[in-house]
Amino acid sequence: MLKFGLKQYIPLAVAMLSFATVSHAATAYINQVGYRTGEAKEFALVDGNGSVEIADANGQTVLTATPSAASYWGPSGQNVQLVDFSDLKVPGTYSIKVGGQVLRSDLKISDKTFEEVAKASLKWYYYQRASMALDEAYAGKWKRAAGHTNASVQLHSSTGASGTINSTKGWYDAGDYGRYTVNSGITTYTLLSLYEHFPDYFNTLKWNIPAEGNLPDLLAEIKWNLDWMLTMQASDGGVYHKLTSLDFPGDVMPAKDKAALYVIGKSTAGTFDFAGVMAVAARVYKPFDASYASQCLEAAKKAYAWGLANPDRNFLGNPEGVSTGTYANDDPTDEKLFAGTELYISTGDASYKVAGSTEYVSWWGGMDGIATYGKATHATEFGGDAAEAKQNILKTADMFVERAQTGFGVIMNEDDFAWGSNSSAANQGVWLLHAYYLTGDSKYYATAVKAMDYLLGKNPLDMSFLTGYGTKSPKMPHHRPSTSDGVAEPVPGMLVGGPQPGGEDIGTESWECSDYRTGKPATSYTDNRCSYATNEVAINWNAPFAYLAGAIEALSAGYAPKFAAFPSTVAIKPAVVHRTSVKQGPQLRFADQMLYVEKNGKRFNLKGHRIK
Ligand code: 9MR
Repeated sequence: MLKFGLKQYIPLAVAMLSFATVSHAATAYINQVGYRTGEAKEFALVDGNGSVEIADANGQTVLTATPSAASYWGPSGQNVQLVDFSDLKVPGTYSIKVGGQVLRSDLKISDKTFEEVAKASLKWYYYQRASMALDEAYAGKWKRAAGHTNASVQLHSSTGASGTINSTKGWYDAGDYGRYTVNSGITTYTLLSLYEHFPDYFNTLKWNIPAEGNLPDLLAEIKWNLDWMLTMQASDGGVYHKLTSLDFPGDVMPAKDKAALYVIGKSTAGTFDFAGVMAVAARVYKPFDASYASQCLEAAKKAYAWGLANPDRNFLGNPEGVSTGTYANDDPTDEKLFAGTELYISTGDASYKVAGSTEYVSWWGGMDGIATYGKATHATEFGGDAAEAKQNILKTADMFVERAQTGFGVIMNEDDFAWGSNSSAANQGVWLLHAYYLTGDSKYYATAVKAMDYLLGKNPLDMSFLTGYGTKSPKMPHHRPSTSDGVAEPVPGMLVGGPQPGGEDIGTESWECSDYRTGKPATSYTDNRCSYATNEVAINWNAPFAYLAGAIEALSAGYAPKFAAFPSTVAIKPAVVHRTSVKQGPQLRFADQMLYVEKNGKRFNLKGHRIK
């Protein structure tokens, strides 16, 4: 005899059913912006079971793939299978099926896949411009009035000087309206190097911004910030640390932030950063504006001399009464290495040479990785130092390639999930591209693309971290204009900081977040305005993303990276020549994920052997 009626079994049956759904529903994590037609393609699968089918827009299965064995990825605590679908080479939009069930229908294959995100991430710098109104013709619905137009700025006592200086222009650092020399350093270098490596590609690429004179868009944008940086140099050559209000502004548009601005601090790290950036700018702007280029070079030399004479003027924290970002630094030796390296490349003067390189990827407080790029890409000039720099780059790049073979198929490990983790992912991709430039080995290129895949959706949060792009992207970034402009969508093209478990923004104040941490670094994130520790945006985070997207596009369009040589040995050619109209000797080219030399219409590999 039945002890219970049927009704009593219903909750149990529902619970069993939902358990079945939870444990067996597979999820596919993809690059939501897309994959390149002729290249390697991979997505991640969690809770999959058996083979995967990819179907075209008509529902026809076009590829059946066998996922890899599952492996554990520590940062998210998941067992993950990787699905290689490189064999699918027809542009289009596809769906992914497991066991006949459609998991998602937004899988895209295209050519020029990252051109739009490259342009958008570069255009974001225009949206960050201080002291200028954004016209509708360029900014669309994100048009706004000019902010911070008052040129005369008070020197804070922490500068060791008094009075005022004239300072306008520059990019707002992040979600706040501060302008900081140190963070401008790595950002501006990264964007300058993108141009310097691919000048022919960027001479014609445009993204609808007001461009000064005949400058390509990329150089016009960078100049807006260089002009501001130049205002931050004191007459003795030293460079002020930052230009901000005393406290972070409220949630207002730039034009409504009327708090008095101050020039605060003067630092060795900021001064060396400035010197390195100006040394690169001198090379890059020379073909367009020789007098601006020599102004930059003189500023660089003067800053470097001040840095040598003031080796420990470190900005260790805010002076009393100031609470804006610190970009504190107690060891400016890596900034000196960067500055000396770039000054040596620009001048050929051996007194600028500084020994050393590193195997660590750069961030705003560690510029030796960037000096390592400079040395490794100038083998003739740096000799044994260049060889060591190259070894450092390859050692780390090999480790990255290895890490991306399992788990989520991403490079990052648990330690990489710090404040601005997405910039670590992007900078790792940039590092891999340098390994690729130095060897022509396509495994480095393919792994750099995996960094893009991670940032654009192949991650355990299943989201594209670039505002406005991908199926699911941040809607509530910590970015004052996006919060206060009355436009529903955030300003496009911004890479948010990304997941990390620090929880610095968690608290009980009205402006703080409630706890969003999951116990796992790669999923500790909240798409909420409160979250300055995971959902802010910043110029130094967008820059490596823009480099990665822009360089991948340039390489895939057939442009090989160029590295400026000594001005004494090779004159910088007056530029703006498209590659199709260039007639010259052997040319380094890139196609089918391979670097080769083209000479008289014939192709040779990097060892000089003829290839088809
Ligand atoms: O990017 C910076 C990060 O590495 C630091 O941990 C954090 C706290 O000091 O500050 C970040 O930089 C912020 C800066 O101080 C002010 N503008 C916003 C920046 C991004 O959050």
